Amino acid sequence: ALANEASVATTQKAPCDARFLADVLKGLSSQPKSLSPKYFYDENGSRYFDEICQLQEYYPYKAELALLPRVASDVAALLTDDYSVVEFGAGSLQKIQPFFNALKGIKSFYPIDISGDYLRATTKKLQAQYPHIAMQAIEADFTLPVELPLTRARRLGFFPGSTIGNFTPQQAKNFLSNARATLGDGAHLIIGVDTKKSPDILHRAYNDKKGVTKRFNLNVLSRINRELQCDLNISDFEHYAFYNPVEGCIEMHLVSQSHQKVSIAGTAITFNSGETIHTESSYKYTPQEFMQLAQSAGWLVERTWLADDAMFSTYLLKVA
Ligand code: AVJ
Repeated sequence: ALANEASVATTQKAPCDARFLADVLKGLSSQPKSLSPKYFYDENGSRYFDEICQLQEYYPYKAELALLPRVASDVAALLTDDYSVVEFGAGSLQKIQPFFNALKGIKSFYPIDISGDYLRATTKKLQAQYPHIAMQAIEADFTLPVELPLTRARRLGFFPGSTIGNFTPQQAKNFLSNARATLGDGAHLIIGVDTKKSPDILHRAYNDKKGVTKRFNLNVLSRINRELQCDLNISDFEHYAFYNPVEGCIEMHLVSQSHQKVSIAGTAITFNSGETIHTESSYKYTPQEFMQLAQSAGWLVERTWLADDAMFSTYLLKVA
């Protein structure tokens, strides 16, 4: 355990810009070029994502939000013990509130997010609304094992938004196994997962008419230019998002329309005309597929909730 804590300490403590630079150099030197979707969420990117959530074409946010009150009241009937809630990738802290209102046994709340300042501000606001729940913001990368404060209460994980869809199925299994270790024996996990559906509906959700998703996607290049003193010619990149029915995921790409060469911290990076940067995958699961994935990672599926027309799904998992 000590070794693990030490490793967590080092990986989690590297200054964000050093890790950002290393990840960007590695991703833009790989074949095909890629960037991690976690880097979408600088201040501008988080604002674009909030705009995406309000788009007519982008169903996941509204479908999940419509489901949560029903999930919260059903979970309140099932989970009648004391709980310490851990939210992975917490961000706006809006979706946890129906559970704070429905479950009487929630004693503490540990939201985990990579954007520390934003998380501390939102946690402070939430603490004022729920003074009886002890809250502590944890600035960390939840895709790595996270040290949590010790607690006597059982742990209840919360992982909404189908963010698990940003992992490949193998990475999702690893995350679920890590979450099982982080949350410990007797833990539960409430998780939101986008469902497989008509490719046309999926396509339109990532190619909105207003072009917000395009700006969200291109924004990661602006972040690279700004934070890494680089001069990528952003207007030469095209947003390209499509549903890959073999993989069962939306792929988002930024395709260079010209041959261009840039230097990032002294490393030369070349883009051939037509060359892509893969910026995100969003995997979609049928309930059967997700149950199989959860079971393969050591979880039992205790309950499943489906939104209207199976547009979205939420699961209550229990450590097997
Ligand atoms: C927040 C990762 C669930 O994959 O649908 C929205 C991010 N990307 N539009 C998703 C996103 C393009 C979103 N997740």
